[in-house]
Formats: sequence, C-alpha cells, structure tokens
Amino acid sequence: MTKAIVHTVSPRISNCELTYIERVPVDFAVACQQHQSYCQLLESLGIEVTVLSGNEHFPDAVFIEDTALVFEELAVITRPGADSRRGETTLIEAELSKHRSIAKIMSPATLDGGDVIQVGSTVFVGQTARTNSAGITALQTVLAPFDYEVIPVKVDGCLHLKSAACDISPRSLLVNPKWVDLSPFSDFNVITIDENEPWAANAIHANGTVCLHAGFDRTIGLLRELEFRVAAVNVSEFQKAEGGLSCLSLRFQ
Ligand code: CIR
Repeated sequence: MTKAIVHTVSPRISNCELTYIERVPVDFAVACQQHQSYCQLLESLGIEVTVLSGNEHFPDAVFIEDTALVFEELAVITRPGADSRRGETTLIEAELSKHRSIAKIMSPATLDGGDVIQVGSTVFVGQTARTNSAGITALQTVLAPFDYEVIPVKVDGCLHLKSAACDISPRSLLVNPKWVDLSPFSDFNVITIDENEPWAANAIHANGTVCLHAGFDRTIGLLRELEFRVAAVNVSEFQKAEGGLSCLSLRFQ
C-alpha cells in the first residue's frame, strides 16, 4: 500500500450521523490535531497522503472510507446508506478518476466502504443497515470480470463490518466476535480483541505495521505478544462520531 486519500475534518462534525452511540460534542480543534497525527503516522509508514477538503459542508466527510472502494483494476464509488452522506461521493469520484477507471453503485443499492474488507482476492461485505442486499449484488456485478470472490457477512450490534473485523495482515483478521459471524472467516487466522475494548477491532495495517487507537492498551499488548508490530494513534474525537482508524482514509497501491 503506497497511497492514501484523506479528507479534512468538517467544522460541522458534531452533527454527524450516529446509530449505536449517544451524542456528545466533538472538540473540533482536538479532532483536527488527531487527524494530523493520523496523517503523520501514515506518512511515517511510507504512505503518500493526499488531503482533500472540498466536502467540509458534510458533517461526516472525514470518514472518507465509506465513499469508495479501490481495487487494483478499478475504483467503485459507493452509494452510502445514510442520505446525509450521498453527496460526498462526487468529490471522491473526481479524485479517484486520476488513479483508476470508475464503476458506481446505483439506486436502490446502498453500500458503505466501511462494510468491505478486501484481503487478496476475497471481498467480505457486511450485511448492515448501511449496505443492503442490492448493494452486495451490485458489488458482485462490478467485480464479476475480475478474479474476486464476494462473501456476505452477518453483522449485528455495530455500524459497519469494519467496526467488528479488520484485516491486520494478508492472512489475519482482528475481530470482536460479539458483533460479527465468524464462519465466513474460516480460511483466516482470526485474532479476538480484548473483551473490555469492544471497538478495538477497527484497525489498519500498512507495510508490516498494524495501527490501532491508542486507548486500546490491552488489545495492543495482545497483538505485540503475537509479534505484530503495532503503532498507536489517538482517535478519541472520531470515536464520538462512531468512527475509527479505517474510516479516516482510502488506502491503495
Ligand atoms: C456515520 O455514521 O456514517 C459516521 N458518523 C461514522 C462513519 C464511520 N465509518 C466507518 O466506520 N467506515
């Protein structure tokens, strides 16, 4: 992975969508600092970071992961499940068309990038309030010319598949088993988060390093015991908006 696209924090982030958590004010200044640290962490891992800012009027614009999926062969512009987020995709399409040919998810399908884990030629897609069955079928259709297997995954109790499971190496998934059906993951090395840190499964990995929210000490310790190289960054303000590390970037080669 060598590139990441991020989006600046909207000054309206406190008006973000919320589904499973109570609304508390997001400190905009702290969120901006945390976003900068996140970008610096990606850069320290050898990733070239492009920062967009044209969607600042959308409260959830910083959670750019939900707007697109980038595969080697093409980029898929999603149709986010939340009405308030649909307009975010125009800017992202313009940016991604510099890197890939574009396919689009169309109505009535809905699909959030946070529901998709790509590990090699396997594409897991969460069945959630944001991603409907037409969205999963639409993704299967756009990927049909290529060598991917699209596998639906049952998710319950959290917003996105990636709130419950993320790839942390080409063969390993970090999971919260309370929120996701593990049976589709039988070919992978499945690592369970510490149960006191239910949100800790939202992680990213880049160039051999797993990145986690700094507050998840126990899960970080567990991964280090398993000899993963781990870097921590504080994303507490984004957790108040029901986001985590993966949501804050679109990452691709
Ligand atoms: C939303 O509800 O859409 C935002 N407040 C949070 C999105 C988090 N995105 C992600 O997990 N990929």
